[in-house]
Amino acid sequence: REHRPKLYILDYGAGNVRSLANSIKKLGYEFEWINDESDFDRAEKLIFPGVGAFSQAMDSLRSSGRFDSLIKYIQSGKPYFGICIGMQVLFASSEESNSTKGLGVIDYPIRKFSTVDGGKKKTVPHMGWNSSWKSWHPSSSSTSSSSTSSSEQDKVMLDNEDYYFVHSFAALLDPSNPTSNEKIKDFAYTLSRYGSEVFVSSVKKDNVFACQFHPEKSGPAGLDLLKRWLEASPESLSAPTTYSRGVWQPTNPSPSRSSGNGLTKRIVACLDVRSNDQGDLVVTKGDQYDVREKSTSTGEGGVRNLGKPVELSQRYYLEGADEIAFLNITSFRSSALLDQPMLDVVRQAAETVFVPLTIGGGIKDTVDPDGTPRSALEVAGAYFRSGADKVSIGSEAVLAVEALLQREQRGEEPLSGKTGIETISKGYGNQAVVVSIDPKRVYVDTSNPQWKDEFPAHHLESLVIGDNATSRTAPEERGKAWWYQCTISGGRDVRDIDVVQLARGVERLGAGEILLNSVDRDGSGKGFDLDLIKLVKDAVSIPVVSSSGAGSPGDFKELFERTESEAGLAAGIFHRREVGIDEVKEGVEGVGLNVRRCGL
Ligand code: 1PR
Repeated sequence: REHRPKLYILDYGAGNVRSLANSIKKLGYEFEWINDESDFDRAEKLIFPGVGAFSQAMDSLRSSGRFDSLIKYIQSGKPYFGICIGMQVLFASSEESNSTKGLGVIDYPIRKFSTVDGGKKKTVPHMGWNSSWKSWHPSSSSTSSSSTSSSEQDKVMLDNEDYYFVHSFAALLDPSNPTSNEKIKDFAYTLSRYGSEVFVSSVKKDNVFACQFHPEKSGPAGLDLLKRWLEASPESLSAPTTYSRGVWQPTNPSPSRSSGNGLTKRIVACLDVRSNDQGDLVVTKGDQYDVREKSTSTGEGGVRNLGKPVELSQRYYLEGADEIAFLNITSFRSSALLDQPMLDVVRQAAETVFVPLTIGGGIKDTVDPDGTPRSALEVAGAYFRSGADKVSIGSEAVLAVEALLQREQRGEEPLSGKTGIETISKGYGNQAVVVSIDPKRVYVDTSNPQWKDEFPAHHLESLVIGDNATSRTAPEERGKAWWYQCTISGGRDVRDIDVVQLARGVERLGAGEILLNSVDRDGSGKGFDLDLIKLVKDAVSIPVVSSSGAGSPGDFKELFERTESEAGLAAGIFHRREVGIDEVKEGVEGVGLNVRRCGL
């Protein structure tokens, strides 16, 4: 059998490295984890995947004594492949933590994306699928150059592929200071654009290759990239980069990608999972959160069963879903950590699904039946280790924001640092924390002439006047007014907090994304609640995944044309095979927006 170079992965314990491990296994390769310093000597190829915070990665490299070994490894000329934070650590510094120095292999700073672009708010983190282009265009002067130089360059990455990014900091080019860009030109392999900012999406020089995106989460395109690096011999990967570089190309040459902010609109498939009356975990789907069959004369109907969670997630991956969400809606959970079936679902799904996985339901401080307390951070950690990329927090987020507002009212420090949102985002990065909101419309009696005076002032920001509404307002809604009240426990209990207060509060606590449901529209097929989505989008700077009510591909077109939402999520229409993910994407593409075509 051919000699396979010994592959090692450096894990500093920060996040979900299981997906990378799964994708390497799927490609038929074996690897070892770096356990001690001598492993750096044994390694013939090294991958350093990373998520989370720059300072945490660097601190852990220093405290574990691996800083020097890693530098030595890179200097030895053996192939290095960095992913996300594994790319950023190569740089001199990061604005994320000014006091922390990077490895300094690349003498250039990592900076934060701007949250304002052309006078408009820009969502940070940069989360989703974006394309990249080669930073150097083969020079047109030498006729044969395009074949020689580009084939050399094309060994690792292909053009016009979409990859999955999630980060708030990047190696940004500085248009106001072109000379500073000279320092990065030697390393920049591909560039990508987020709004008006251009950043380095991968670097390649001699033995060093690293990408800002996550190949292990980038579907077939990402697996293909990993495969090419794994297949290549260490000698070819380490060969000095000698090709003639041609012309520096700081703007995207692809006309199809000149519109929008660079990101594709994401289409998310959602699986509400719970145990049925026989105790098996099934994918279910409710109408306005009621997941039981209509009751029969013999009593309450059973839990609707639309399939098996792992099988369905695989189907959606193959059909081109950009992301998959599992929500564990089982009403009575003793402890999520003991909820092994759900952890198994995540583990099994992550073996074959190579797009981001979000897991929600029961992410909170709990106590095991034997009295052992478990923090939300521990519960989340168990899901990340099983293969989840993000956890979604529902009820607990409402309670956390209520407490934050109360502390603020009392003039105390609003952030306790103790909530699940805070501890998980600190430990795993904001991008790993989604807050799932379940709001309900509350109608106001506008026939009462005093209604505006009587309306609670603290909910005014979530008030919608039907005549100004943006949804396909049903005629009966004209002349009406309503506000959006938050609920907990799967829509069963209402709280005195509205959707704008909640969205702003969770952003302050450190949530990286909002999953915005609507109890009224759930399962209705009436289309997304655009009024609700606009309110929340305007209130925050983090991405918003819009959910509930999709009935046709046209609903997604409308969502993306009329709101700034980054992603559209549906459940029922996909489960019942009424609409294909490809049909949805075709529709969105038809109105001139970018979508990921996954080519499976
Ligand atoms: O409160 O942290 O334990 O989280 C519970 C999670 O479970 C929350 O995210 C909450 O939204 C969800 N959940 C709880 N009960 C239900 C239920 O249906 N009885 N499902 C539930 C929420 C809404 C979406 C659904 C979309 C799209 N379901 O997940 O997939 O509405 O559906 P559609 O396209 O068919 O309209 P915690």
